[in-house]
Amino acid sequence: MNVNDIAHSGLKQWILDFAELATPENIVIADGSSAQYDELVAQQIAGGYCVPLNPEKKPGCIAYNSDPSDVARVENRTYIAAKTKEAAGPTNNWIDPDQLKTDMTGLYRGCMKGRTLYAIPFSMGPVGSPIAKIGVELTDSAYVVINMMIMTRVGSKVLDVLGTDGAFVPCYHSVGKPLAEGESDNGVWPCAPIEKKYISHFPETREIWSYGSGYGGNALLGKKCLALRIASVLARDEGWLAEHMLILKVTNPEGKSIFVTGAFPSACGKTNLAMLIPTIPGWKVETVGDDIAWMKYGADGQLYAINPEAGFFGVAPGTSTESNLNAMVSASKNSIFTNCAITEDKDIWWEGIGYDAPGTLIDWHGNEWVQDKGNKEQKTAAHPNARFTAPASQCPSIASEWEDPKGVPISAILFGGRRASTVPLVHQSSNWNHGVFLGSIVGSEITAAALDLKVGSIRRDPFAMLPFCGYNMGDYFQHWINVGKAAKDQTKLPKIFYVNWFRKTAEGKWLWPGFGENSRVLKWVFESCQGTAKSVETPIGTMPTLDAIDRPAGVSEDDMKQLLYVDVKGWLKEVDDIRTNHYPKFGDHLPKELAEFLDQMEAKLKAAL
Ligand code: OXD
Ligand code: MN
Repeated sequence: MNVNDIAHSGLKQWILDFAELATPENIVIADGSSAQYDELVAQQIAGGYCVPLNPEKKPGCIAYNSDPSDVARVENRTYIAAKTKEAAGPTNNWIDPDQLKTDMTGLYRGCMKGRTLYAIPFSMGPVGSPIAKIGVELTDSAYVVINMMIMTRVGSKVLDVLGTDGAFVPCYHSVGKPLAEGESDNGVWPCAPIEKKYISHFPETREIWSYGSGYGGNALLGKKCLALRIASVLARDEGWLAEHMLILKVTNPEGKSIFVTGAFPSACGKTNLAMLIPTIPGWKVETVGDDIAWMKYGADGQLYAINPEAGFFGVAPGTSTESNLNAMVSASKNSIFTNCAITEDKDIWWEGIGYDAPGTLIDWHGNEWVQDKGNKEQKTAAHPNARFTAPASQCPSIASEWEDPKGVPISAILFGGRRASTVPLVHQSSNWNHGVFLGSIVGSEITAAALDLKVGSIRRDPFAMLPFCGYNMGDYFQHWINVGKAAKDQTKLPKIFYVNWFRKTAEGKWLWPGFGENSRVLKWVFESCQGTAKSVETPIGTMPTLDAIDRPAGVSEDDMKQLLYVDVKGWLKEVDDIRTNHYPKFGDHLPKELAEFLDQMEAKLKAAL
């Protein structure tokens, strides 16, 4: 398909205008066909940009190594260029949009010299679904095209929905490395130095301009940029929720099902929870999505969620048949691996894959690597943020409803993070606004998914949206409160829970085994939604009684007491931290409901001392 075949004259002109600025050698339209996917993969292999994996062990799979500087999202180079700094809020980087556009237009001038401009029409959400949104990404990265073909719905079918004048979110992307006459990347991952990387969002005009990085979250613009940052703005204006949440289906032994969404900061095991295999007999968990949920009220007054994505961009290290069999099967064929290690027989390997590295590997830097288990200082073979890109349709636990254009009805919302102390295994909010409070105080230990933060320290990550909210986070809290108020029937609102799989003893021992055993907590959540759970009221909310959750092997009665203990002193410290360090950031954008709730909770905790 040629650019002149595009029936949408606005889209065609927009592509041609950008081509005039970026001066690519040629223009290719991503039609979404498997023939085009195969052709691009063959070109990438021939150019030495990726290697094909063993067709017996990993059929249809390829592996890339990125530039060592281009391995994660760059939060300090990510901008919400709203008209005012206040509209972007205290948690986002801001540059005046006119200034930013001037600077970036300078960078885009000639940026695709010697390269191909790919135009990727994509749909977030099932093509044609009333909840779906269409974007078009212009990129000079073939890696981006093939990843987008897995992660989103791409091509001619999207152009058909756009018709001659449909609306789309325009997205520019360039790796930021123009080629001189006759020059080639020679198989090396192209990107720009950090000070030239920009991941920019223009919320008022709903545009995304990305430059200088080829890494997933910075370059696959349908995911974090459109489906979260821009969609959060659309959701605010249109009365729905665009959230950094997994969606799962839980079915009890009697065959009754509920759907649950869950927000956890990056690398807290969201993908593992979405694909969990229950350890409790008769219970079933199925997957609708592992990263993003868009929730809207249906005509029946219930909140319905869709997964706008079509694939998983999962963190590889730590994923094994033990920790997440469904993810391993999802990524066993037709998948793309980034920054993993390669074995001699061309299979992938990473730390935590469940078996020792066989023989001499090629590590993510492209060097030979032999595992030395005695050497704690040994550099890892895979980057800690190495990824697999796998089609969701290949997931053995995918729910039959996962592409239902009307979405799935949500009964419960979970929040959680990595907290070694204070926060119990699970507690339930007493109402919607209390749930908004719980979302607003989510905190977690820092992991490797974000390049520019200190690993190991704790940061508040409200709703797990800190890096993804496209406007003032105080206003976003208010939006959540407003969505609750807008419910036609308050009893149909999802119940809200806070879970913490990461509690440790004072000696640093894990108190809860996690993974499949988390199904025991999902069972209590399920029963709470049915009104049959055994529970007690506490100053922090509703909690399971000590015997409400069956203990897994290795968890003693004493461990369970610690897991379900209300640490009044710890929570009072938490209240203090929220009041002095967290909430003041939002100034008068902080909803009064949240400040009031904090006072009430403090009074309850003090009374319990
Ligand atoms: C992700 C993230 O990649 O949240 O999903 O960082
Ligand atoms: Mn995520």
